[in-house]
Amino acid sequence: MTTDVTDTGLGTIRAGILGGGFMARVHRTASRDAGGELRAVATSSARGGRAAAAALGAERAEADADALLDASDIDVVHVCTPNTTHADLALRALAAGKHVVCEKPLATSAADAKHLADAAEARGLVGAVPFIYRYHPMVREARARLRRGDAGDLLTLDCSYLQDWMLLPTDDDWRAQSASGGASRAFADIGSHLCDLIEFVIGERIRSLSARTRRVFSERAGREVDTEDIVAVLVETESGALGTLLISQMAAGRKNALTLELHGSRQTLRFEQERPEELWVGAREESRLLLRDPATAEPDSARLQRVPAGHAMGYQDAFNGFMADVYATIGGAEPDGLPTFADGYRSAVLTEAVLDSAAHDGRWVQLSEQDHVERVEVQA
Ligand code: SOE
Repeated sequence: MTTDVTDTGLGTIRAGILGGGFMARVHRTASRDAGGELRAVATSSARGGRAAAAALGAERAEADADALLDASDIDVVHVCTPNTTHADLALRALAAGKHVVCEKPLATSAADAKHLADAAEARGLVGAVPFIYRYHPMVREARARLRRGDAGDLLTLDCSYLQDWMLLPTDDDWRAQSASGGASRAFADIGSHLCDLIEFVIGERIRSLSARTRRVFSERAGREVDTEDIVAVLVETESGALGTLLISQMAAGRKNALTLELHGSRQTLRFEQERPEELWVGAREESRLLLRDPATAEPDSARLQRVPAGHAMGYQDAFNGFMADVYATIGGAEPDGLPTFADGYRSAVLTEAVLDSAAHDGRWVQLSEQDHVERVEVQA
């Protein structure tokens, strides 16, 4: 079974993209794959917008974000701009009656993220955040097996997200400054994916955490840096499982190494984002490497498999699967596991908890069930 990527129930979805960088290209490709039509692009300058529209193959460039949000021929707005602009643009898009796909972090404060989640719900509009690693078929396979009880009770987690693109003092990016990236860099950028994936797969939440952060260089490429490079987190889940998370953008040789290792009382499940066709199933007697195969996969995994076994699927495929579900949701469907603004809010709460703990020498922070930032309680 595969997702029908074109029938949204609403006819063709007409998209507008804000931003013109790497993520805008990924969104464009996924939108097109989901049957969308890219009507317009806008960036922070009219000239940049024209260049981006040409590069992305959009019908037209708009002079600025306002013009794009005002356009009557756009159903969904993709926000692919620097982090600190997300909340404002996403809110304005919702106010203009558009569905929104907003890059993570949804907002740089939990309060703003909550406001957005509430606004999308109140207006009956789709608000989605591309936590796209949920869309690797072997992630869904792991989730289904855990739900079925194959692995037993969750005991521990050993998870990490490692990259190396900020290894050198000459490596710089708009995310390095809080003014454009928000107060957190490594955690908000990639720790957010890791925590989203953990909670999605294990089906329970992180109940408390203790975090330490490290900033290796106070300047990058001559500019002051006020965000973290590395985060180490101890977590406890609702069921009492204990875990360690390591997040770094300075791990030499690691490019996009998101690893989930979940130890149950019967089995261990290990997924590596750079080897998305595989799931390692560890056991006392016999460990196995499971390869993606729609013929034998769990239904929720099989539905995301567009090509037969042995025809490797990867990052863009996961993104395409996500966008197909976003557009189907706009059309009235209710696909399982779509990351919404509520998940973006959850992620912002975790980010604040991590920064809070790190600012207090790693003291444990409790996260309430309701998620509300005001209810994040700090232990003495
Ligand atoms: C850069 O760290 C980045 O592109 C992230 O922003 C993405 O969310 C992640 O998927 C890959 O790495």
